[in-house]
Amino acid sequence: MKLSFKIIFILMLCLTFMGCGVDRPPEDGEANDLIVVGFSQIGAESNWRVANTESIQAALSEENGFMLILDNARQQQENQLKAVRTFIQQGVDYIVLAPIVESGWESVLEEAKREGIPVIIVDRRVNVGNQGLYTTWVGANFRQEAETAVSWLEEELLSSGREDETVNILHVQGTLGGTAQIERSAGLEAAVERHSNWVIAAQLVGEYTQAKGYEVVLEYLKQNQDIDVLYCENDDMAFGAMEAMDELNIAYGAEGGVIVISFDAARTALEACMEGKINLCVECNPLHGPKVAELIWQMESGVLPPKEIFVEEGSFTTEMLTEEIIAGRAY
Ligand code: GZL
Repeated sequence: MKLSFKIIFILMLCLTFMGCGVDRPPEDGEANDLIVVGFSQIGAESNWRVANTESIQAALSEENGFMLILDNARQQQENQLKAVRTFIQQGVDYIVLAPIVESGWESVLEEAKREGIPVIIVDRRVNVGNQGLYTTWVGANFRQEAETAVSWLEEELLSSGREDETVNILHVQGTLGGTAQIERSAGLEAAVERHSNWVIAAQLVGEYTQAKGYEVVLEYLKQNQDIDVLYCENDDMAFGAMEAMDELNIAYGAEGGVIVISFDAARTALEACMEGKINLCVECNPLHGPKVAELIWQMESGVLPPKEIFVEEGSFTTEMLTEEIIAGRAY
């Protein structure tokens, strides 16, 4: 009979620490067997993603009562599907999944459900017919992020007397089909529908990386520089776009030229915003770890968590940022 990883692991632990229990975090010096969690992470494509991974690693640590098995899918959904199936075979206690795109998860989540392994979705969402295939979702309100960006742009144009001018927007999108891209794009596209003088000059896919952002923006700007706003769906692509504009001597930022809007608000972007290189940073909070750990302890004690849990987030402009604010940021 094939003993799953979990059974072997717990047997080893229980032989070592008799009288194990997992209904609460271990007190100092008290030994419990660890809760085994398989985490399928998209990759390490951005500062945001690295911060997200670190947050989950710190929260689901051994001293906090967990054994975390982290898989980096290197931006490939098939790697995530393989990782989740491996977790199921290992008989982990919980699966945490950060899905790269919303589609394609039905069968693997059904397999996890059949084995009685709860699945927690973090960050982007899954699009499944049966919401019972996962226990809960933790993440950001991406559409609200877009509304925050658009509202700020409306105010910025109004205060500079440009509310009736044609506004050409270069839209740099993240990985197509992921919730952050879907909803940050939808917010901008809805605003363009409302403003007859706003024009999306082009939509370029930057895959959330600085390298790809630089590549696609440089290629576009070599052909067309009639751009008033750069709407980048994450900081890393914004940095790539800024590299491209520097190379072509295109002015941008708070002192004039192209208005730069970016999402995530990682520390490096906030520093660029304070220097006036980025006009608006819309925060997307990656610190999901503590909420995930809390959820698991709740479930260990029989409490079913809410179906969705939003993280807190805000936005930052050049005028409001100081060294102190940035030094106090967690990521
Ligand atoms: C947003 C997240 C996005 C970030 C990017 O929650 O899915 O993926 O905005 C990251 O930086 O790559």
